[in-house]
Amino acid sequence: MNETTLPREVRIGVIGVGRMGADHVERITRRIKGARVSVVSDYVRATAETVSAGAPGSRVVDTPEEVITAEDVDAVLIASPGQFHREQTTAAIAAGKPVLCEKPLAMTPQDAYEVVRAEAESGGRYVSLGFMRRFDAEYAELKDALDAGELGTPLLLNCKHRNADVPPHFDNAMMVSDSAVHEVDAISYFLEDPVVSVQTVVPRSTEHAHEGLNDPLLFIFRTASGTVVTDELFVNTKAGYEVRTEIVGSRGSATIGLNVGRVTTQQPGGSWGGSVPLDFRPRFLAAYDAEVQAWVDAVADGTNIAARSATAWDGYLAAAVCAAAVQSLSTDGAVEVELDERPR
Ligand code: ISE
Repeated sequence: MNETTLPREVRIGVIGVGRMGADHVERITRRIKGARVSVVSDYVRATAETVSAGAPGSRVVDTPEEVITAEDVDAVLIASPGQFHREQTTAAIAAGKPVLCEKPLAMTPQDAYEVVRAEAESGGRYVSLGFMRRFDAEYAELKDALDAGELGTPLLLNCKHRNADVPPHFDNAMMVSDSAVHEVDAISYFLEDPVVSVQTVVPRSTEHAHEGLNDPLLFIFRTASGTVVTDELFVNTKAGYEVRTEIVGSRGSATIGLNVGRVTTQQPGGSWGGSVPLDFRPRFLAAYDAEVQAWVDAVADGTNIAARSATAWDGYLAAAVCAAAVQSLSTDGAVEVELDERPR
């Protein structure tokens, strides 16, 4: 997009308006500057019509292809189920339209790599991936402290990811691909150091875990430089949504996610009087807003991908690490992560 074709207002086509997609339509309509929703589609047409009714000036079409190729769509937001992401993202690249795709980029590392390759071959930059935590203010603060050397060398990254509950179809593999994938991307974001192996530790399960689900699970990742990352996943706490991240560095430790801002400690101790939201939407509302606003701004200025955003390559890294993590669910010891070369 050059100066002469810059839209005054970015017209966004949204594919999939279930929970997440409907949230995005609402945020674009009410809070995002410089954009509006122009076209909407959903597998269930009635859902698309209800959501479109809340976005003045938008219209409903039947298929994702119609959204992507619509004349009145400058950029595409994909919030359909994960198994459609590869095809829809690739179609947006082929149409030359910037796309913000909710995670995951694809269901397998091979498919994610195809998207990376399609974008590389197009010669353009189109794909932003919706890892919204990168736009969270506490995440940014922790990242800045680490990059400024305040914590010294990162030795350990300790993550906790707890949900009040999950739907009945949630299985151990989804603990990885739907939930732990956020910490997998957090490793890329904070440490910029590739994960080389992952191991799963299975504690006894809560009585609230449904048949076939081991809950909680503990994942242990190791990066190329030797930082170890622990990730506790507990998705049936019946309490609320807790995402905590602690970096233990050679010169200090800092924790975020306590609802009191960043807590930096050199010694044990201290007290906490925060509260716990019910699910991820209130916790990361501001991060989602910041993510979508940064994307719209990047589309409007022709750079297409915001500086802080996860890219298709980050989506591929996450898919490769998650594949190893899924394999580690049924393997004793650590599983190595296999990575292809990044296309030029
Ligand atoms: C969900 O899909 C999300 O992306 C949430 O951030 C995560 O906390 C939850 O576990 C996932 O199921």
